[in-house]
Amino acid sequence: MDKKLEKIAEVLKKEGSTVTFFVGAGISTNCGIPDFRSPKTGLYANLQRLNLPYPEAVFDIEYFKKSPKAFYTLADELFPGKFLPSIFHYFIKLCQDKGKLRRCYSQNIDTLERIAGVEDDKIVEAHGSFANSHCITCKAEMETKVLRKLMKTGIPKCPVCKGYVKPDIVFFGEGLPSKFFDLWDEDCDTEKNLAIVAGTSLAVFPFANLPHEINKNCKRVLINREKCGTFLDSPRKTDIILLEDCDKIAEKLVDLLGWKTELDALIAKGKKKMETEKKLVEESESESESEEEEADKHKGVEKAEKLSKEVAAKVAKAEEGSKEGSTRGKEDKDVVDLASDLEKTKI
Ligand code: CNA
Repeated sequence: MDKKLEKIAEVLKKEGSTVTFFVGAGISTNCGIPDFRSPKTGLYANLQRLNLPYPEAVFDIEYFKKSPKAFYTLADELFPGKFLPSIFHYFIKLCQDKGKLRRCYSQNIDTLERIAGVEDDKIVEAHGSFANSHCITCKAEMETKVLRKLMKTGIPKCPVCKGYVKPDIVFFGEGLPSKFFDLWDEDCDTEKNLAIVAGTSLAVFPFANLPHEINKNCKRVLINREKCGTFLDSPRKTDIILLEDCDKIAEKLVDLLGWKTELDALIAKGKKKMETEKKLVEESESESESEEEEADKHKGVEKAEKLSKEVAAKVAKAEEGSKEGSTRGKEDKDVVDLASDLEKTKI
């Protein structure tokens, strides 16, 4: 194990060398987000409660068009903002800071690479993310914070055409973003490159093909709990396989590279930023709640004023009637009803 890690550190230290990452749900499991396929803890093992015809239906565009509720139940649990990046995410960010990051191809939709500080031009979110949302019918864009707010009261619908709105996550049956294909044309032939594949079962195509297609002079590394994909089917003599927790490996590599102080600073900064953001969200939510309460109060006051005017008018009319000596049973009852309505609107 130590020899393998030293070899990786050696390549990373070399002048002009770069690293391309190919990552999946396994790099976010330590953040508290379950992956798809891990037995017992994976999402697919825990989807019975959503009554799906088959587990993948939760990310199937045809199923979503008929029944978006299952996706939104899951989306509520996975929505960005609740989770902090893992040590592995920060390791990618440190590679960027050291001028070593060629690209990070990610299958994840949790945006944790961005939250860790990896820049947009260095990330390829092959399966999209929660960063933007669109109506699936008229394609109108919806801001993430609006989507999040609508999710609290039901299935988000387009204000323009009332179609369902979906985050720009690539579902089964949808095409991958053009950025994926454009950048892969540039990246696949990079020499002097390290390819680190981490936290993925390499089961979803075309993503799973990337580590297979990468330049033959590139050293491939698999950091995963199990051997998978091209590392099983088409192994290369120079492959390095580390079947371990990806954060543990990242921590050891960071030590070997002498980046520990920077890693600790990134983790501390990330925690602080999240706490501040949480506070701001809570404050703005409680502000908008009190604005809604205030608006309800105003409505109540207007209703009470209208009713009291109606009561006064009826009372005046009834008094006039009794002066005339006639019985106005219905009108008297109206006065009682209005008075009781007025009582109910007290705020
Ligand atoms: P997967 O098929 O669930 O595979 C995950 C792999 O990671 C498995 O081989 C695990 O053994 C391994 N693993 C889990 N935890 C660790 C760990 N701590 N250290 C090392 N290895 C670990 O997930 P894939 O990413 O391969 O599948 C592609 C799907 C998953 C994409 O379409 C994603 O959209 C989707 N997904 C994303 C997220 C997310 O954004 N965090 C969560 C769940 C699913």
